[in-house]
Amino acid sequence: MTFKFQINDEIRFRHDRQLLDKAEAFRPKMHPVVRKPVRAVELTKNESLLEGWGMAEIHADMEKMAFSKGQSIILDFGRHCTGRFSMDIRSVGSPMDAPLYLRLRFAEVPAELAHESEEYDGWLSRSWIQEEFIHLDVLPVRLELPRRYAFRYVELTVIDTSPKWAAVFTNPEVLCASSAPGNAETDPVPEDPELARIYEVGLHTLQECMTDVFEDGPKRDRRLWLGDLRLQALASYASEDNPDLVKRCLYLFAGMTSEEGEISANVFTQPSPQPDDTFLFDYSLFFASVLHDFLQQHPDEMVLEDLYPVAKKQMDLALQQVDEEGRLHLQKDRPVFVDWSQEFAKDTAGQAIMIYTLKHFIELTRMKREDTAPYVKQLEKLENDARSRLYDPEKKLFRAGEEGTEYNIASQVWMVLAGVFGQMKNREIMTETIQQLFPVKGIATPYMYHHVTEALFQAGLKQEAVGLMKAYWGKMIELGADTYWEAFDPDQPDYSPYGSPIISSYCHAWSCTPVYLIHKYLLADQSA
Ligand code: RAM
Repeated sequence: MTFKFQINDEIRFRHDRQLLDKAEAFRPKMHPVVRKPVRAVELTKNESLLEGWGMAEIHADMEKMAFSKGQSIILDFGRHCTGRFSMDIRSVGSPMDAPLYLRLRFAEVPAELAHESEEYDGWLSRSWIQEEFIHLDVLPVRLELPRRYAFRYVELTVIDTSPKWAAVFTNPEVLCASSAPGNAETDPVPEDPELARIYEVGLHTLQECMTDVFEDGPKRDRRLWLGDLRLQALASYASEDNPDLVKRCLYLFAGMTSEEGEISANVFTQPSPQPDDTFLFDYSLFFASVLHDFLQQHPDEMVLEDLYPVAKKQMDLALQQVDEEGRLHLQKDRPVFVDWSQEFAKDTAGQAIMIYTLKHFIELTRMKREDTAPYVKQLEKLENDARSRLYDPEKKLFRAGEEGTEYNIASQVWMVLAGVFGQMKNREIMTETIQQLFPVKGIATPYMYHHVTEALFQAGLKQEAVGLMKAYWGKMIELGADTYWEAFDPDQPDYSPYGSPIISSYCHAWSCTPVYLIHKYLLADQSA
């Protein structure tokens, strides 16, 4: 289950100054908060938690302690924080006859502190590991770390002082800043306490990922991905609504397309906006969906005017891959993502996503009062092909793969979300999916679980959707989650796509969606 790096450094990108200036103008206001540790803890074995590690409180007044060679302490900030860490350090005893050599480790979950960075040998850069080794020649000092960290726990270890003196640490704090407006508090929460907790953790995940853009994960990758943006934006409309932040993200993508007009899968914003040379077929198309969803929430003529042509370009490029019969032909250099797993055929899900986004695009075309006819014609072809070639009336499921002999969950889910059939048939497809293809196996992304859950809701299988939400997001909570994780396979809870939790992101945008799902499919009912 790996994600392949794409290197397309020959591609040239345009920087549209007008669009990028607007992205800059929509830069959100940050809301700074200073947080302090709530207790000192130690790593303890706890089989019921992730990787069998938890934290237990210890009675230690750090400010009165002096740390010598080899001594350490773990501070618990009581919640996930994203920000800059600082503390005062002074020496006690004889004069400081050697530098202080200090190690700091930051962890989102206890299990991270059970691993040593030297052990890590995964495919993602070890530079993501939240660990610092620092020499301080002169004390006292206020240590202000330049990097931003995402963590709940900080471990301080004195690697060495000298036998003549010891170090004292005081006033540790983290300066956090989020662009979440904090307007979700007054929202109704679900009555079911389990769902209320699932909602709360989702909200916290979303808030922590709302910074200068909608980041995918404040620990890693710390950038704006289009696929994550789509889900974050939906969750934000239901809770921490910040329209300017969505606009900023849309303008960033629109302002930096390839010379052919294609939107990349993710962008960086530091030191200045720059697109990544990675392209995903579905992510580029989702630009139209994000724009559509945004305008539904916040009608805005200027945004439609500025961004419609960019959405149109993505659609026109993608439609070149659809043949006369309405069959989508995916290209190797523009893979369709759908999920990290490479174990299932993604062609049918890809065609469904094409239909899903094309419907949004036709809506946009209508809003723009332009001719929808050519797109409606393409849509008919794509849907006819899906209904005749891809749907198997005997199995009551959609086929996938070159031979058309594979039946996988993603194909059913995306065809249901795309609304290729009506409500009755959708219900039948998802009922068959449960009977023939459940339990979900080999899927480790909350991103795919989100789509499975939403398809169940869409098909009217509310109880099953809630059951899956509890079994998946609820299980993360059971394992100790304060925020939801980038990857989680309930069959192998300790699974990390990178071979070690020190690289995994435990606060990841695409997993925040219970906020949206609960709002859309459950709270509306509750208040009715
Ligand atoms: C990973 C990140 C990101 C996701 C991409 C496709 O690198 O987790 O959130 O959108 O994969």
